[in-house]
Amino acid sequence: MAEKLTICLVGPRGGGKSSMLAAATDCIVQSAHGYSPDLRPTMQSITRAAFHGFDSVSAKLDIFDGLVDDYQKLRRAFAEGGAPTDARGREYFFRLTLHGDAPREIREKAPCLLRIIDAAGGVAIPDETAPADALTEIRDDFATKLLSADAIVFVLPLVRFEDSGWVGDMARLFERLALAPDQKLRRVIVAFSHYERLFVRLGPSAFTYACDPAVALHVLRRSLRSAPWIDSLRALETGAKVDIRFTVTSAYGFVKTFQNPNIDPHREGERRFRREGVAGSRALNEFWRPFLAVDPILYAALALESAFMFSYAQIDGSAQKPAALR
Ligand SMILES: Nc1nc2c(ncn2[C@@H]2O[C@H](COP(=O)(O)OP(=O)(O)OP(=O)(O)O)[C@@H](O)[C@H]2O)c(=O)[nH]1
Ligand SMILES: [Mg+2]
Repeated sequence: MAEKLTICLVGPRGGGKSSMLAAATDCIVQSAHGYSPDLRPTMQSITRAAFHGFDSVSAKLDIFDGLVDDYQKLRRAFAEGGAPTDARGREYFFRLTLHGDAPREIREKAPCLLRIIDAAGGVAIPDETAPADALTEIRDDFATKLLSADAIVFVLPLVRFEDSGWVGDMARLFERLALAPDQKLRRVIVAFSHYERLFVRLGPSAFTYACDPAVALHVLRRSLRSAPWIDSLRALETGAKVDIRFTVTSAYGFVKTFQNPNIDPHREGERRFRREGVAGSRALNEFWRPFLAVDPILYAALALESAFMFSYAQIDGSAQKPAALR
């Protein structure tokens, strides 16, 4: 039977969790990830019942809400500009398969079934100074999910950390995770989102620079230097034996042919780039809309290293990073 894994997406409001997940399957289709194209992964959205087993309570729930594919709804919402996730968060289910070459220990882990919990930013990183309110029940529920996670992906916008109110909450969250007695957490990925925004001034060279893992490593080192939660996260690695990786990601990606960042994909003007005579959804192929949007999920599920996935040792400079994106 295929292994089942729970992955939690956590991060501040508007960090890009839902967008990253919405872009993940396109990222696979367009091979816009940091893995070898020979890996040939597929990530197919499945129902809650298919994940839990068809004879379960979830199968009955599916009768009510399974008719419309929730993941397609998420993708549609993203294509229309996105919306904040409601406080209860959402769950999506996938089957992850590898069709190509992969090291044996990775091949043995696939196919696997994924339950991806997309939390609302306000719940995931709560403001602890606020008085206890109606959100308590929702937060309890979220804490339970967090402790049931095999992997957690933190999605953080590339901003100056000292300016953000939620950094203290991040440190507290890591400390609690390190202390939690029965958690099954194995992997934590910190993904810095909105990566394409760094390259707006580089015009047509933007994509070339973005494809260089050395640039990503430099950006990560610079961002992490000023991150006050970095020590509590390191404690999670040494204390709770959790594998920690850092990476960058962009749900918007880059414009094909022109190679510049896809700054505002929701504007009408996007149509200008459509090829003559190509109608409908194929127009999406004109864009590298996502860039590395699936990498945090592939690492979370399979512990699969990519050219853009960096360990503490690599960030510290004590270990080398292999080949660039092919
Ligand atoms: N430039 C740029 N904007 C992005 C990117 N990803 C998301 N956004 C925008 O950032 C905003 C927030 O994105 P969401 O995906 O809704 O963020 P979230 O983390 O799910 O937020 P909550 O659900 O409120 O916790 C939206 O307006 C997105 O369109 C990206 O890669 N680049
Ligand atoms: Mg969201």
